[in-house]
Amino acid sequence: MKEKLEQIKQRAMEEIQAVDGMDKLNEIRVAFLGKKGELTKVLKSMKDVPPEERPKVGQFVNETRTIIEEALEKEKKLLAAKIREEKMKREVIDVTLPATRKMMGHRHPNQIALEDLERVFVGMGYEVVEGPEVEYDKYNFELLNIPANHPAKDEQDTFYITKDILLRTQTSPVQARIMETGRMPIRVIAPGRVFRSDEVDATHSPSFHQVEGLVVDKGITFADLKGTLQQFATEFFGPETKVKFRPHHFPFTEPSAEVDITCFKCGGKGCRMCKGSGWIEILGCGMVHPKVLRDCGIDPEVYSGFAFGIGLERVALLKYEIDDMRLLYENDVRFLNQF
Ligand code: 2U9
Repeated sequence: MKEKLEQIKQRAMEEIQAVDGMDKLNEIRVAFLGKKGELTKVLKSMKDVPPEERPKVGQFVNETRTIIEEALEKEKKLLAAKIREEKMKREVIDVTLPATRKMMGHRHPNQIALEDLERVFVGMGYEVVEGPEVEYDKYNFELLNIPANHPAKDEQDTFYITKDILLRTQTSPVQARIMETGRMPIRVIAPGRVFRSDEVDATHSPSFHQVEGLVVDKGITFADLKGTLQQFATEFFGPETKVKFRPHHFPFTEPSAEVDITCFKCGGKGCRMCKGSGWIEILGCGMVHPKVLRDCGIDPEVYSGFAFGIGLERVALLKYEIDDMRLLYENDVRFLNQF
């Protein structure tokens, strides 16, 4: 029995010496010390040993086990150190190498234009409000004096979810909803996505953005509208910018006007930007139609107001001298990186 144990110890030591990895070391542990291992087999055959010799043999088995365990432990530590050393060599970092450049995102030109616009109006005391893109016909058309069969409904043809629910064609329904609450005075801008059944070209898209403004209070006049938009033009396009109001028609405002600004590129002399005229059309505006006020629950005998609408993409295209609206939607980083 003693020789057998000696042999087992010898073999275990040889195998431990020759290991090349943790898996192998574990295999050796199982083969010699495991439930079905060599030493356990010896213990099981103790019944064949004469009783008086059993304590001695038992002691020898235990000693052999301790020796093998210690050898396994020692080898495990050596192996771990070796593995760690190899890993350190493999993963050496050259701190002098140039860092990998991370792509940094930034605001879209539309967003830059929007934030610039918002800054101007917030500076004048306006609140920024938002509303649903899917709207009722009532808020998008009816309350804005565009009843069924009105020709403006053709110009603003949109995508219908049902007969009465549609994708909004303007952000005006946001203001109609605010008027309905009856909280006065109102001084808001409503930016957001709007939809129209338009073909895509350099100046049209079925989905674009507007920033509309609405002021309602006692004693609001066209002079307030003119002053406000002159202030906006000065702050947004530069201190020399002049504004010109041309009579126009919108169903929701009366009187209505389209507003031109002096060309910020040539200062009004005439250039490619303003197509030689010296003026650039920038927005539409007017005094809120008394019928719109009344339908939204506001007494037009007591209150009056003005409204304006700005096409965000139009402003972004002008400001950054982009000649095709489609570039704003294609998300080509070679284009976007320029802003
Ligand atoms: C309410 C009452 C009146 C909003 C207005 C315009 C004039 C206008 C266009 C600009 C370019 C639309 O994006 S565009 O095609 N808008 O010219 N919008 S007045 O008038 C309102 C709004 C809300 C309750």
